[in-house]
Amino acid sequence: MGRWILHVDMDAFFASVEQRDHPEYRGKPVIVGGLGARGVVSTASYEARRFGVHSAMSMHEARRLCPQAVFLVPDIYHYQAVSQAIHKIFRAFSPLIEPLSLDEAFLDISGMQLLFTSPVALAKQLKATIRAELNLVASVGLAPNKFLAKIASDMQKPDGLQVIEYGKEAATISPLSVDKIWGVGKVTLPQLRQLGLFTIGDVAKAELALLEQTFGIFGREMQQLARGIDVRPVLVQQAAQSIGRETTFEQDWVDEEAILTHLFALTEQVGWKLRQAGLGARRVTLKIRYPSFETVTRSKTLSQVISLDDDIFQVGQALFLALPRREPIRLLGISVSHLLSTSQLSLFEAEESKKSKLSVVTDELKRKFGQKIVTRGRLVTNKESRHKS
Ligand code: TTP
Ligand code: MG
Repeated sequence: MGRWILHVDMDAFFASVEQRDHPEYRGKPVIVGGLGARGVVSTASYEARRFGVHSAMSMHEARRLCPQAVFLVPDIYHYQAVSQAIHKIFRAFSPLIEPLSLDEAFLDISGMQLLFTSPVALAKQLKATIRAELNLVASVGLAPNKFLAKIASDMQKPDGLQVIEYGKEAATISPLSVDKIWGVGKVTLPQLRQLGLFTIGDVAKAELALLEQTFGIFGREMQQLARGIDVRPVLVQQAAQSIGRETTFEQDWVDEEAILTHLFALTEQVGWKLRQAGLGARRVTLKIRYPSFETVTRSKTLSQVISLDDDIFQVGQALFLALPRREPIRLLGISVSHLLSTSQLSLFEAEESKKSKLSVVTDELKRKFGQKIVTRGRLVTNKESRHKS
């Protein structure tokens, strides 16, 4: 028997948890998201979806479409706890798990046929266990690879169980829209349409040279996926517990302004890594080592999740300034922990603030030109002012 990959994705996750915990919301349209002026829908129960409400829609629009809904602010820490319980159930079905988000994961179940009569039997039991233990409903896709499993779990939502059999890979997905292909988004979709390619089947049959000419190396990948071929393994990553950077100085540093400037530089690297991982943090830790080698750490746990350089720096700076002693230091470090995926957070409120836009722009430049290229005002001005003084 070949490889079998299972993709599991909870139905209307945030809304279903709310309906489970508040029986009075059951059977009613429930809309979870930011309720402020710029609020955005995180998710909607299936009752609300019938009115056209969906994730990422403005709350304003959602209220217009379905004024009678129950509107709720997300309780992300609660959903995170529920997510941990779900992931614990996954571990009873396979040791090879790749978590994708709070409500979604890949399981490589290829080796599990000794414990379960068939992949489908395993999938049924996984769904039944989630329902029995957590009173929640999951949709499952089963297929020879990750790409197909993810497509499959979406095909029969809610409460779906869809199998894509060996030999039927390309035929099953060929009628679907090209935007189901991983990596096809706002930029590539119009390009594909321009080429007259609308379905996955169109891409599977297209001239490879044409795809490569338009999309470079991604053209080939796109066609492989369209033909149902995906060799990527399920990656069992140990999720990062913290992200940090530190510097040991050649000489002990005394100048407070210079130390804070360096702290900002370290913070920029930490913030960059954090955002690249799609994470936000709720705890910031400052680490200092004195010439005596005595090491102290100071931490602050926050009530909100942060990911922007300035926000992390402000906490780090406050921790530094609150240190009881002003002494030369040998080592300076900053780290963030209590990490949370921001894909589930960033849409609560449309990210409007200037600094968050700036962060998006600088991250984009860093991605293009390498991390060193973009240095923010504070570093440049401080270096200049130090030269002057
Ligand atoms: P999804 O699995 O994409 O959506 P869902 O579980 O609500 O519904 P479905 O039945 O279609 O799977 O996302 C999981 C959770 O992540 C969702 O409940 C809320 C959150 N989320 C956001 O906060 N913003 C978003 O734009 C999306 C797509 C999800
Ligand atoms: Mg889901």
